[in-house]
Amino acid sequence: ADPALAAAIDQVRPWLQSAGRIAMLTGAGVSAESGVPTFRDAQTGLWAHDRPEDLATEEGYRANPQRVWDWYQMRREMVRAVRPNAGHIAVAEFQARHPERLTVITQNVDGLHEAAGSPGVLALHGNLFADAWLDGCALARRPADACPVSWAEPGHPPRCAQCGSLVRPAVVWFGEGLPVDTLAAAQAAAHACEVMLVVGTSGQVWPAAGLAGSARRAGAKVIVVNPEATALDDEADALLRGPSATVLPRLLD
Ligand code: BJW
Repeated sequence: ADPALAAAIDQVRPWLQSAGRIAMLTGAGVSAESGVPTFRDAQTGLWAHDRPEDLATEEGYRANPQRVWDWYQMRREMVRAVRPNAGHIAVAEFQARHPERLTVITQNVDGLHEAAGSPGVLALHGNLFADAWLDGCALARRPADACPVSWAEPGHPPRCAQCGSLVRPAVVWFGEGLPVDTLAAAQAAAHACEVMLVVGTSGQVWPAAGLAGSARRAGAKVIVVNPEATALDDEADALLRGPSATVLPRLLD
């Protein structure tokens, strides 16, 4: 229906067809059409009525663990109720047809790429559904003695039934390092690819956003898929201005 978008898709399809290795960096926008809100949308975003530093930092959690825990519980319930959309599915089907050719690197914590069947997803910002200790298990003198984090009782506030220590969602908050091996694998994929697709992310959060520039400097073509402008548009060889559940099936068919 959109001639400019159709022309841009036609322009880049040969790049994908001839690329031996493709990397894809995804963000909240790929799950928007499943019904998961993005973070930064001014009206519908998860942070539209809150300050990110209150909800997505260790300091915010320590200041009010109950509030932040309840907010993550709300998001867990929201994501449990949704399904992967046509964009997630097109990616997984491409990977099934072309094993080892496309590496999915996601900033999302919702697990929807995995639910669609994508193998080896590099989840840079953790997992919404896993818990972790905030300060470790209070009883453990050595790691082997630690209470399993599953002993925590989600509640008021979320504490381990045995040792009383606080748990937190196993996601990466601002100021925290990304999982080292996952980030290294993502950087390797960015360096090795011939095409980097940047899909559904505002490109404002580092170090994830830096992967597009790394790929470009290593010689890859960078394709941004997003209905809106992003901080990474200057890195792009092509801008596909459309929603991912429409664009990805046409790009990866
Ligand atoms: C559609 C669509 C449709 C809508 N189809 N698209 C360098 C420069 C400046 C700052 C820093 C820097 N390096 C590090 C920093 C600090 C910080 C940072 O990046 N700050 C900037 C924001 C200024 N980074 C960090 O703190 C990181 N850690 C770190 O650097 O550690 C090293 C270190 C540690 C200690 C000391 C020193 C160094 C950690 C970042 C962790 C980010 N975590 C979050 C929360 C995760 C938990 C949770 O889910 O609650 O991750 S923040 C949040 O943003 C979340 C997302 O993964 C991330 C990215 O957001 P995303 O996905 O782009 O979403 P939106 O909402 O921004 O955009 C949605 C897009 O979709 C929009 O463009 C729409 O148009 C589009 N869209 N519908 C396609 N249908």
